Parts: sequence; structure tokens; C-alpha cells
Amino acid sequence: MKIIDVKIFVSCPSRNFVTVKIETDEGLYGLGDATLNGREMAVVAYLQEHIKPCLIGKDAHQIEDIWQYLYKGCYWRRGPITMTAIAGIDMALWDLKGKVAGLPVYQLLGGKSRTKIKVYGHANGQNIDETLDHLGKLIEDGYKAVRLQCAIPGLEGTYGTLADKKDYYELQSNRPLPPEQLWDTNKYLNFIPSLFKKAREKYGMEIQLLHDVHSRLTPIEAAKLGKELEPYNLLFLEDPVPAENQSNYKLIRHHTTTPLAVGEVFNSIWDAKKLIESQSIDYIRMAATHAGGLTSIKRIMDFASLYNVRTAPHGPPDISPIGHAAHAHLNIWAPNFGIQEFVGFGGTDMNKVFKHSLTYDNGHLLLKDIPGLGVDFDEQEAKQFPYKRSYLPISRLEDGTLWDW
Ligand code: CS2
Ligand code: MG
Repeated sequence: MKIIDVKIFVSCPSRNFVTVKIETDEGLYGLGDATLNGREMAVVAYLQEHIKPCLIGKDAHQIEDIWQYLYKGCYWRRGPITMTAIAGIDMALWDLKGKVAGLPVYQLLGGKSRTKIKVYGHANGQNIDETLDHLGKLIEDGYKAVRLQCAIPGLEGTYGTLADKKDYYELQSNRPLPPEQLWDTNKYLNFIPSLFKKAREKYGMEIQLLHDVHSRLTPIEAAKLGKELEPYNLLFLEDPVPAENQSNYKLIRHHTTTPLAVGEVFNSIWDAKKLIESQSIDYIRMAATHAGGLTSIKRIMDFASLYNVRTAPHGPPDISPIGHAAHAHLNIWAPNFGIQEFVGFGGTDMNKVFKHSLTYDNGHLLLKDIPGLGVDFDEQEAKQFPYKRSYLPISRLEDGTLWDW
């Protein structure tokens, strides 16, 4: 089955998505997600100029060889642009193989380890009451696990809360330059434990709670926060510190039993190796879309299982339904699956462009038995939603110092 074309689409049905379509001489096609939020066009250029010409004429069944060819063969290994581009190709090839076999991709990975995929939702708000009302609604909707984020008194538009326009907290459209947000660690640390205290007082201990620090603390600050949150029994504390320096996590680990999760910005197994081997973390959150697709994430999941590290794939709105479907197949298979981040299925525009078969039911995602990844992409509809340049926000301290967003 020869590859005859590799098409790359950029569309913005509420936010930008990069979609790869691999066409073959047998008439079948495969679809992949290559969306890198805020840097979309760098991946498009990489795919268009550097990858596409090498793939024409290759056998689409050779997933592993093509992965190695694109990884080792470019000499400049790793990095988010390269690994997101590889992911788009890799997903499309798995989708194709499933279609040829007439089997959903999870069957090719080894079959089902479970019948449904547990998810965590997001509750956020401008103050504690708003966040807790949101949590209450999610509990009513059947969620068993919820991430709590809340605006910090004295700081506006902090990560994970509704911004001034009341749109989703990271919606990127109409932001031709990165918006700036203020950060103050002291205000944050003084406030967050009270959010979880009140959540437990109102809803008890059964609902599983999570929190995303978004890499803004130093290790010792994170250790302190982890200790203070221990009575509220978090499922995990996400990205307490940036992870370039992996020994940071060892320090946090020595001070707290609050479980730790990290990995959404990682793009290779090498970013996670030391953290996993040293058992400094409990959940690895790498995304198929940003880390080389199903081929590499499957390897990382297997490696993590040796060290009792479970998986919690990144599931933000800036991954397309094709990327979410890739996770669903991995999650149904992975023996060490933990939980999937889930923020809903996007708006009507997005659902016009991407037709997927995932459904939400009582705190879980269900996957239908459709050959391949089970998502289709409507090229005509996509044309109605042209690319819009957009950025993630940046953070600064009150004195202007640039901080981690
Ligand atoms: C995040 C993301 O989902 C998460 O946990 O931290 O919202 C992240 O900020 C975005 O995906 C960045 O593109
Ligand atoms: Mg996060």
C-alpha cells in the first residue's frame, strides 16, 4: 500500500488545528493530529517542506520504519516541532492500518484492558463559590474526578479561570499577540489550600480532586503546597514546577505524599526517563500529538508501567478530536492507564469539521468499534474556518519580570 499524497490542513473551527491526511494507492486514507498550540505554522512548514517529499512512494504499513526514519533520519532528534510533525504522520498510519485490518486501533495495540475510560473534568471560577458551584454541576453530571482552578484574589485572569471575556480560559482567537497576565506566588500559596478545604467541606471525600500549578513554583514552594494539600487527598498535583531540571521532582517527592503528575510539554521518552526511573512522579501526562504519536507513547506507557507510574494523557481543547481518539485507543489498551483529562467535545463548528465517535457517559468516555481511530475530517467544512494567528498568554511578576505561564 503506497503513500501517494500527504495533505496538511490548518483550520480554525473556534481554535487552530493542524490535520494530516495520508492518501494511498489503494484508495484508503489515514488522519493524524499535528496541532501545536501557538506554533501551528512551524509544524505545517516542517511537514510540508521536510517530511512530505520523503514519504511519497513509501509503504504505509511500515509504521515503525517510518517513525525511525523521521526521528533518527533527520539527525536533529526530538523537540516539539519535530515530534508533533512525526505524531501527525504516525497517527495517520495507525488509522490506515486499522482501516485495512477492519479493526479499531486498540485491537492492534493488544486489545482492551478495560471497558471504559475514566476522565477528569475541569471546574473553574472567578472565586471559590463559583468554582465549587461548577464542581457541583460536574458531580451531578457523573464526574468522579475534577480539577479545581480558581482566580487568585488580587490577580486577574490566572491560568485555568475564565478570562475577562468569559470565554474558555485559553481560547486563542482574537489574540494577535500574547496576552499578559500577572503572577504572584505568595498570593497563590496563601489561597489555594482554602479552595480545597472548602471543596472537601461541601462535597466530602469521595469525589477525586486535582489541581494544575502550571509550572509556576520552585521545588521547595511546591513541596510546601503538596504538604498543605495532603489532608484534602488529591488524585494528583500537576506540573508543580517546570521539569527541565528533573531532579526538582525528587526534592518535592521527599517532602510530600501528594501524588505528582507531569509531562504535557514533554516530547520524547528521554524527557521522562529519569523522572519515571527514580519514581519521582505518579502520573505521566504526555500527549500522543506532541510526543511522536501512538508508536512512541505506547513505548513510554510500557516503560512507565515498570515503575508503577500510571498514565494521564494531556487532554486540552488544543488537541484535535483525532488526537483525543488516539488517546482513547491507548487508554483502553494500557495496563497502567490512570485517568484521562477531558474538557468536552468542542463547539458546533468543531463538530462540523471533525466527526468522531467518542461519547461521554457518567464520568467515563466510551469508544465505538470503528476501524482505525474512528474520526473523519470534512475538508469542505474546514475551508469555512481559516487559520488565525494566535498565542498562549505569558506571565509577569508585578515588577515586570517574565514568569512561567
Ligand atoms: C493544560 C493545558 O490541560 C492542561 O493541563 O496545562 O491547558 C495547557 O495550558 C495547554 O494545552 C497549552 O496549549
Ligand atoms: Mg496542565
